[in-house]
Amino acid sequence: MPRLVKVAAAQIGAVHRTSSRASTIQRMLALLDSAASLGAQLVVFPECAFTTFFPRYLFTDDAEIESYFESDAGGSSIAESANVKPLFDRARELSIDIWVGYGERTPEGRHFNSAVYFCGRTGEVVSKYRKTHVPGFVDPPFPSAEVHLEKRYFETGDLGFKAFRAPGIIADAVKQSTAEADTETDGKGDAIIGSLICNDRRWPEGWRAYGLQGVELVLVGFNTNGKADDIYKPKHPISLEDARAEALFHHQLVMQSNSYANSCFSISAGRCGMDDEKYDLIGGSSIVDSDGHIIAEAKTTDDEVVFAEIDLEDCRKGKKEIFNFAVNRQPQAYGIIVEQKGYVEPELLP
Ligand code: CDT
Repeated sequence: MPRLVKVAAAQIGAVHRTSSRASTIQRMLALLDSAASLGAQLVVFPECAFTTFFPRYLFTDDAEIESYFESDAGGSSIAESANVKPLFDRARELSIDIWVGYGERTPEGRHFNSAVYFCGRTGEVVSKYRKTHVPGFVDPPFPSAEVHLEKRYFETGDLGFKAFRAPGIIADAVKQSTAEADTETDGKGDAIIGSLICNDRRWPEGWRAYGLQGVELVLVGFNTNGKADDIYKPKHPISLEDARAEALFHHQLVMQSNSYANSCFSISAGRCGMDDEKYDLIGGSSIVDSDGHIIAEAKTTDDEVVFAEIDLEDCRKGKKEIFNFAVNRQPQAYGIIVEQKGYVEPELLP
């Protein structure tokens, strides 16, 4: 039985430090409407989608830092937070699910780089994820205009990699109440989804944790520098064009290889363009199939909807054959992966 879903990545172009939240939300509403006109049932927005990518700045004013974060209203749902409510309200009107990244301030005043999956039909936040692999620094390692201070502003996510089911986006999904006794239900229930945020996508550990929960669709929001004048500057000087191409190559590489190795589709949505006319972020928002092929990709580094109809049934082939985990994984050989953090070289030869 086909398991068809119409999905979209809503890529967002430059958002400056001076851009108002309201103007960014208007752009997001336009993207959502445009995805809706294509028939999208699920729209994925980028990491920290409502603001410029603020961890590039060293702030000294607490009020300014807090202005980049959203609180879950009453500790319950970001969908009720006044700043961003219009996006969730429109998703409800359109009955479209959205996944969106944001800076989260908890009721206790903790800060995470988070994303929620919001069901447009029920108006509920079905899942929240907090970025696990928070990159960059607490303090600038050198006095550069472009540093990456995510570790200064965000704690390490504490929710793990918990896959969830998106209610209703697959027609005729088997539920607990409708499942027949002693009948195989794998690949027949509501869509199984996992979330990753930007740097997370470079780490196969998170993907595999989702793979082990039968994930069918991994959603990723990102802000990735194209310009190579920070700590990650290559050894040899390269042009802006080459630096961008390299960053894009690595983005595509990890989206494609991890989708393939976990027999799942993936959608990545980026913030891109030249923030403040000088901070370059790559585009390349894409939809990748469960064989690792890019089936739709952004053509611009501006606001753009990337759309595809996908059949989650396609995941079954890889899950049953080449990546049949139950048959072929060898967990007894993988202990080092969770027991050890940094690498340890073999002893030197005599
Ligand atoms: N936002 C984010 O996670 N960006 C990282 C840059 C890492 S380099 C400091 C990325 O993986 O693209």
